[in-house]
Amino acid sequence: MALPPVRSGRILPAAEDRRGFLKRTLALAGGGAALATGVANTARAQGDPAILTLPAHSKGLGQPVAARAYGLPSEHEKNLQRRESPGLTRVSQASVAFAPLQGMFGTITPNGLHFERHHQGWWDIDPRQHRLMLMGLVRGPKVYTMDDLMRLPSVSRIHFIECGANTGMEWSNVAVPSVQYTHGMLSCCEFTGVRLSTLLEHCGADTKKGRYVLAEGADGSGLTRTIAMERALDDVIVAWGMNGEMLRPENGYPLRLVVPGVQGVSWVKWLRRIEVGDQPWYTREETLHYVDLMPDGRHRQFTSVQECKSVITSPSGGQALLDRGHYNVTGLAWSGRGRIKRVDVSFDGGRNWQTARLETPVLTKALTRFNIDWVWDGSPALLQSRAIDDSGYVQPSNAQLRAVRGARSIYHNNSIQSWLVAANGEVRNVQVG
Ligand SMILES: Nc1nc2c(c(=O)[nH]1)N[C@H]1C(S)=C(S)[C@@H](COP(=O)(O)O)O[C@H]1N2
Ligand SMILES: [Mo]
Repeated sequence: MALPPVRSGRILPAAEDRRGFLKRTLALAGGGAALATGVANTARAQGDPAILTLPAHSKGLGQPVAARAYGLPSEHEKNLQRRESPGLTRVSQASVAFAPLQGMFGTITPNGLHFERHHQGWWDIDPRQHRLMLMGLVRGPKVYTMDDLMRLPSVSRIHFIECGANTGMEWSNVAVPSVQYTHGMLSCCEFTGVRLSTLLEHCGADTKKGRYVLAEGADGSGLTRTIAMERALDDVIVAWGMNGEMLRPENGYPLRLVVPGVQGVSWVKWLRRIEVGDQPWYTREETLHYVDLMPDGRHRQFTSVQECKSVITSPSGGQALLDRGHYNVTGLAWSGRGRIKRVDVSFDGGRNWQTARLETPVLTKALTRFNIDWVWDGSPALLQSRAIDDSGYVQPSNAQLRAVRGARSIYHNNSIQSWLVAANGEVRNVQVG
């Protein structure tokens, strides 16, 4: 579409990100010769001292390489951070840090911004001491070193990981202000490792009698989850690589399970044991936690697939639109069942829907970025996105989800998110039917 003849909208970031924004505005304006021709066409830029005077960095010598042997983001981007929501858990080791979705582009999560969820704290384990044991209903139990594993045939796949408790604070009312806290237990990376099916074959697993596998982590939380053999043989990866380098310690270094489409708790970090068995283990993490309290008072267990979901990441709660005019409304969509087929966006609380552009490639069980043009006329607007996956499943509204699930759950909230843009441009988290 041709852009409308209005000034481009500017978005003021959420308060906690603001300092970086102000500095960034200055930095961008001082872009030098390359920008000189392109920028002079807006009324605002004409007469702007930042474009009329040559800055020091256009006249002097820059820095040599290797100031930092391992690169870091610009000083001006310091406010784009993982953040903790205060008071979530009783001990600091049982912690969550949320990814700043409002400030991220595309679909790949930079390793330093991947969300974190630890049941009992993280460790930086020496890979030379780390072992993975395969046992149970197998012909030959095996203990692998990292070197053993990395000699096996490997694959690299892009997948999202979402904690089952993502959006879990929002079941009955608005609880948190920004997309970082409503949806930030979500990340998407290229993972590299050996397929679990390769290891099961290597050990001669009995995949008929052995209908399940158990995955166990090496941290003190005793984190264990049952995974159906059908899934274990399909696309599960025993991974050491994340976005081209070894996993970060907080994400399971040196080894974690990647269980595409399934909630984060099954992505066991610091993976040390896989057992093949003939029935589910009914561990604490699948009987007491990660269960869904249904309206009839019973708990639903073994909900594992993360159903189709989407969210507008910008503009989003805590940000503010500074002008009327054109905006690129952008967000993320994903489904634990496959590919995203379509994302619709509404600017009037679900009365009218327009189909957004999906950025390619659209991968299975991975984040998909959507964009849509919007001209804000300065009146209040209610922004929503609704994703549909290739199984035909449509992301439910709040009311639709609650009709089935009630409002007393914690986990597996995939309902439509609403952001209210007030006449003064401020964006707020709100709940509507
Ligand atoms: N060993 C172990 N694995 C674990 C956890 C843990 O505490 N210990 N947390 C689980 C939970 S609940 C989630 S959501 C994901 C979080 O992965 P991340 O910290 O890499 O984002 O790891 C899972 N794997
Ligand atoms: Mo989780």
